[in-house]
Amino acid sequence: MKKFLIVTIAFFFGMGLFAQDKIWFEQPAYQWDNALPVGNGRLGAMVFGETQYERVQLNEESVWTGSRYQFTDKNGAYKVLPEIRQLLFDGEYAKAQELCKNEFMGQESWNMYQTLGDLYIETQHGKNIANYSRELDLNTAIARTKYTIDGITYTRELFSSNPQQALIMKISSDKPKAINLSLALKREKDANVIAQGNSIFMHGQVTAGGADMQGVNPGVNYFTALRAIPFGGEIEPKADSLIITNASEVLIYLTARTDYWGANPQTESIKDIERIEGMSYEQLKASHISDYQALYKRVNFEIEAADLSHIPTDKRLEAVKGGNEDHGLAVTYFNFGRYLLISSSRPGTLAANLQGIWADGLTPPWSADYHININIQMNYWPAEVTNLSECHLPFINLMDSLRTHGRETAREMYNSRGFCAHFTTDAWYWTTAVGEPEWGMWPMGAAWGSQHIWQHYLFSQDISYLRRVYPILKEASLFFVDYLIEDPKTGYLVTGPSSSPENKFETPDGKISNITMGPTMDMMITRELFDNTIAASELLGEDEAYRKELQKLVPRLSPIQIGGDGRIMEWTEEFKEPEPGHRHISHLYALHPGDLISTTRTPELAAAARKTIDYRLAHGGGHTGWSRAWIINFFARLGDGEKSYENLLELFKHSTLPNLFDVHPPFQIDGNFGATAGIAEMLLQSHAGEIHILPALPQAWSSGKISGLKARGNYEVNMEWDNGRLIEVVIKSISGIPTKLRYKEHLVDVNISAGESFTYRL
Ligand code: FUC
Repeated sequence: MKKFLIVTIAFFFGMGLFAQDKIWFEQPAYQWDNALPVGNGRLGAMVFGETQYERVQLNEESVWTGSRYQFTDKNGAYKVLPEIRQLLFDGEYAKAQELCKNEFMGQESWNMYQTLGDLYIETQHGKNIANYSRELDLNTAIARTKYTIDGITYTRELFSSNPQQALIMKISSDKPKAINLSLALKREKDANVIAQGNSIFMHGQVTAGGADMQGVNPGVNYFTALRAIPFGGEIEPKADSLIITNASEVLIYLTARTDYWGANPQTESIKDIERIEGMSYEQLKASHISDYQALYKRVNFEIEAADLSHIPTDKRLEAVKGGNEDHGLAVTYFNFGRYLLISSSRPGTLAANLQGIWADGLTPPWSADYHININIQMNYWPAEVTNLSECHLPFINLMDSLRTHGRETAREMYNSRGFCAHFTTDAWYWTTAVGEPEWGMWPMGAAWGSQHIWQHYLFSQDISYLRRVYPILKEASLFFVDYLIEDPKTGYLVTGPSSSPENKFETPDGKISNITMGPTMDMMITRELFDNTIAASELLGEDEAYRKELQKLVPRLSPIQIGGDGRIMEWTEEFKEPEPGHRHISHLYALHPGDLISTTRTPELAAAARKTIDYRLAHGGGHTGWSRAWIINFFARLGDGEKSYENLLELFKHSTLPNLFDVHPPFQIDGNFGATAGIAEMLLQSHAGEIHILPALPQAWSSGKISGLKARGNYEVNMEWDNGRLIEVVIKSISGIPTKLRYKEHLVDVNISAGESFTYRL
């Protein structure tokens, strides 16, 4: 029936290229993770769209428990390092793991990213609601709720303005003096609320939530200010609420600051409010839209699809889950991914965490922290290729900020220079190995993160940036100069004790273990970090002696190996795998996001990589949203558009909420970003020394166009294709670097100066 409906609608509305930039519903969100997110990189909200008791859940990115440098590594841990390594070389995995846990790893203690609180808007609009709609307009970054009751239509618009650093809301009606409501700010805990004049203030110092969280340290002081301006009608404070009667329109400004950056949150948030006053709503909205569109409009993606914009997003997703075709949904998902990055990561803000900036309650899943054994890196995969280079900078700052504590960790745990970080960190930049060895004993977080430092350069060609960040690359690599050790069996240099993120293996004596020397992913990351540091030092003409030292180490690094069954080996030995469909596919790092494996340069390894993915998938792999998103990228790198698309559909079917948020489960934003990058990767690749057009185009997208994607070497690429064949590609060179252009079997040289465009037509 549903299929019939969609086919019929497609027939009536025809096929064509349509903007796919609305997410909309015919009902409010009944749970938090179905609400609609807005954000300016720092200040966010989840809009439920209720009519009678509207909840706007609020976030400010620095609302964290804990404080700077409270985490300590185990003093002198490095003294047991040789013993652990020897045990591992001797195959005594269980003993080594125990020693790691008891005498090597640091003290466990968690901090939480928390909600800022909620804005409630109460009306008498409980029954007889007609013409209800709730939407997120990705083109303008505005959330809108609209409904009619007793012949009067009410509209609420909300956006998070970057220029004004405020949430701005307008409530209007199509008849004068019809708006009656009350406004309240609430927080489950740690909140002092007062209403005064036309304002409400809420402030406090955040502490841990939940009985089991008593040991967690208190965190930042925050201050939230709300000001309501009714046009016509009355406003009056009552206890901690504002009561508005008979207004024709109401404007609401909400600002919030914490003392995370050292400033006084009260002074700052009041200043933010005062800066807005005197501006009309139309001015505020126009400045928000132009700020947002300066980023969002750089890319335009359209594929030939049926115009299903009349069907609410949740119903479209349901239809896709039921096996129906909806090619436009992928475009909306892609647009939403870019929207989310712009909304959660702007220059000068903290990096987007596991939930971007959107988290409810006091104890969000995994503390909504910065897991750096894939998740936060994945958040930034779409940044460069989808032309949001400046949104990448908060992640690069995160890497930089890890250095202070990371040096201590390098020294105390590994007696090494440089810096390192383990599997996760938070707003206080801790780097210690904590928790179970299964996830905690992995010192590669900063090294993986350093890949982004180099990629930002490759895309932007900004040499002064490279000069600024070179010390981070150098320090990240310097750690490995001291830390690597020769494997007595093979003679190669290896990392360890370490894990293949969160995976386990069966030891020859039948025990389950996690820790080895030189897991494959570690070695891929190390090799890449050395290569990137060498390339950067060459470009900058700096540090020749150090470069030479690294160049000598590279050939000694333990290489990628193919196992007896033709798959890439995850560890240096072929262990039995207790969980063959494991969600991390770490040993394919070199296929994506790395580039040491490619179909053109290392076809044998590429074939082994494909076997590795097939094996994981055959055993239930890809079951978390982010894992599925990674697989889309792997297949794109292998040039298999149909498989990429199949996995995108799987992501829609099993790991996508009605508002298009990715689910682990629960909601985790990495899958949104990973799949957005995957879609871009299907259309354009530039990791193998050439710009590859439509490397993995699926049949479902056989006609379409995209403009504004970026390629390494600082190119902007526009292209159009029809019936699965490229029609035209225009490459604009911003930096004038020579390159090659590949489309299927065609390979042409591109030698144009900065500012010039090269057009290639078939
Ligand atoms: C990684 C993953 C988990 C989860 C967590 C936040 O450690 O292994 O699946 O995504 O991060």
